[in-house]
Amino acid sequence: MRILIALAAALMATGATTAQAAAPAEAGALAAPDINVANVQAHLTQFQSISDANGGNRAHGRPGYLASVNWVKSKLDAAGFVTRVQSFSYGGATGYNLIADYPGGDENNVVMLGGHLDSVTAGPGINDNGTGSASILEVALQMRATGFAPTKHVRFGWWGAEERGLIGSTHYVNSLTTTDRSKIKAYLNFDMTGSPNPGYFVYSASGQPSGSLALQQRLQAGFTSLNVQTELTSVGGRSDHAAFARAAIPVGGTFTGAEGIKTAAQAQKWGGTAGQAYDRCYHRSCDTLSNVSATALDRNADVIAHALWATAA
Ligand code: DPN
Ligand code: ZN
Repeated sequence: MRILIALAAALMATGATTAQAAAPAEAGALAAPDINVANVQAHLTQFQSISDANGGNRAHGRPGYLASVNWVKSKLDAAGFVTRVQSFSYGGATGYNLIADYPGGDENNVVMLGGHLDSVTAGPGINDNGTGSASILEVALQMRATGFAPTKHVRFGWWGAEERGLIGSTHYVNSLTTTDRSKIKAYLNFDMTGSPNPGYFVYSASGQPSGSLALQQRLQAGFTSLNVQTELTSVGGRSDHAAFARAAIPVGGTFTGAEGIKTAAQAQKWGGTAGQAYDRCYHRSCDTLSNVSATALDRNADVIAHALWATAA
């Protein structure tokens, strides 16, 4: 049933008539959907409400974190994902990772997408990292909605306690057997994809496990198709991809900038304000719903879908 839907979608996407019906082999290569930014923004509104109802943050060990996990899980469960909450303990509190598997695909060939779901205690963490969390959630929901039937198996992870030192993602990677770890062929990380004075950064594959270059290039190609120029950035150990890279899993990701200052040259090519931080509310109480560039959020969500469709097909 899903293959039929995918074929129909491929026909519509290419404008092919029935006389030029796509061969089944082409079905997996169909174009990724254009992600509706309004849906991603609606998820951000939920994270803001969860924060508001739980003392103003969604931090590790605080009630707003578990409420965030439960809300994302409910959306995925309703869409037919197989979800699991993995708990761990850190700093005297229980932390949680949410893992969601999209049914189907080759389980020996796993593509993972992830982002951290926790905020710092100072604020609601809407750009950091409601944006990455909401975007991969919407991409996951669109996999189901479009009947995407990838050859590879697709798994998503929302990590706990990233802000405390990549605790959740490291716990997840360490919990896998060597065999299960070797089945993960790619990990794509999305942390801060809607900075209000955005840059368009793609994680550099330089210094990352072999296989990362293809991921970097796929993400770059996504931005190129949107006519957006990018720069490579070395995010080092600053987000959850590092836990996967340490296990020699190819990694990639996108980032719109944190405390760094936008240069004049960057303002020229991307717009925004030179001499100002990409995100002036980084790790502050003002990282609220109004601290998000809808344009950056939209472009990154489309690039995430593009990269997933190309990597998993
Ligand atoms: N997650 C933030 C941090 O660990 O500081 C911000 C960040 C995300 C920094 C991605 C670099 C890359
Ligand atoms: Zn972050």
